[in-house]
Amino acid sequence: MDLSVALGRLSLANPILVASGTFGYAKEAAPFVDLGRLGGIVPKTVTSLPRAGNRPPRIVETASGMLNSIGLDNDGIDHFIEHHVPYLSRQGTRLIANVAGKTEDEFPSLVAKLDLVAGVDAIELNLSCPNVSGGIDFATKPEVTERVIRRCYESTGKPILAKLTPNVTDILSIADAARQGGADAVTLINTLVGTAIDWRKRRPILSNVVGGLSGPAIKPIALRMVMMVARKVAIPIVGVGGISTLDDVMEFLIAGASAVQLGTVNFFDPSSSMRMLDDLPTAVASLGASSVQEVIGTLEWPR
Ligand code: FUM
Repeated sequence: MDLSVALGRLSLANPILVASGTFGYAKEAAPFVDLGRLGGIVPKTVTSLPRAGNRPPRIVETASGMLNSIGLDNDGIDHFIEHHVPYLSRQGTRLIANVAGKTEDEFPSLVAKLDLVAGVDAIELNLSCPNVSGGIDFATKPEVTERVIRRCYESTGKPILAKLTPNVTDILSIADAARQGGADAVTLINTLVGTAIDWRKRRPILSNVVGGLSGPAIKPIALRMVMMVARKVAIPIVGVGGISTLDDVMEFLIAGASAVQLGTVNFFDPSSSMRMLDDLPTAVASLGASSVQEVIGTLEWPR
């Protein structure tokens, strides 16, 4: 069974990746996961300077999901390059660094820094963090999305993934802008903005009031967005949003995702990626295919 897939210029040994913000910098997950078996690792978003993130509480469990308002807590790009890339790049899988700028100018400068770093195979632009001021604004207006991505594209020879927000009325125009800007793939979707309230105290639970909803609760929305973009925009897609079983993985592949990222499931079933990889060949073969590539985007649309 050929499990390999391609996201534009980035080739992957298989389509199962882990999502930014749900896997730390991989060391924490190593007891549960044979890291070298993954198609790729997307570590936590890094920013130009260290950030403490938002005040706690910044996580709430919800029905079939989780709200987070972490606020891009990280030690900054220099620390990432010095302390995390050496470990991550030794694991025998693809390393897709994830970056977020505070301004449009910061994105290409972060990308230019990573361009020089051996072991970083690709760069995912977090254009869609709902927990910092202006965080989703890079993926809510097509002209801004295209401009930021083009500047990043011109700043590196490495493949670029654009992580988009579902908190828009027209995901197609944003995905198409990402394509025009030069992205190799779009990652669909980041979290949906939600809130949680402690009614007895008449207070929001999160100190930031709102947070990003992830987990199985959002899977149907993510799947719809992947399906819509796959039908209308000629760009590879990485599906993410509530994927927690191999059936979910197969649904995203059939809908048109070339790869998937596992996110919230890493918190409640940290070895799930390994079982999915064990069972993926059988699921693909059950469709009469001998490669993952053959099943991508084969959804039969009702007449
Ligand atoms: O708040 C956070 O750190 C989350 C980031 C994101 O959803 O992109």
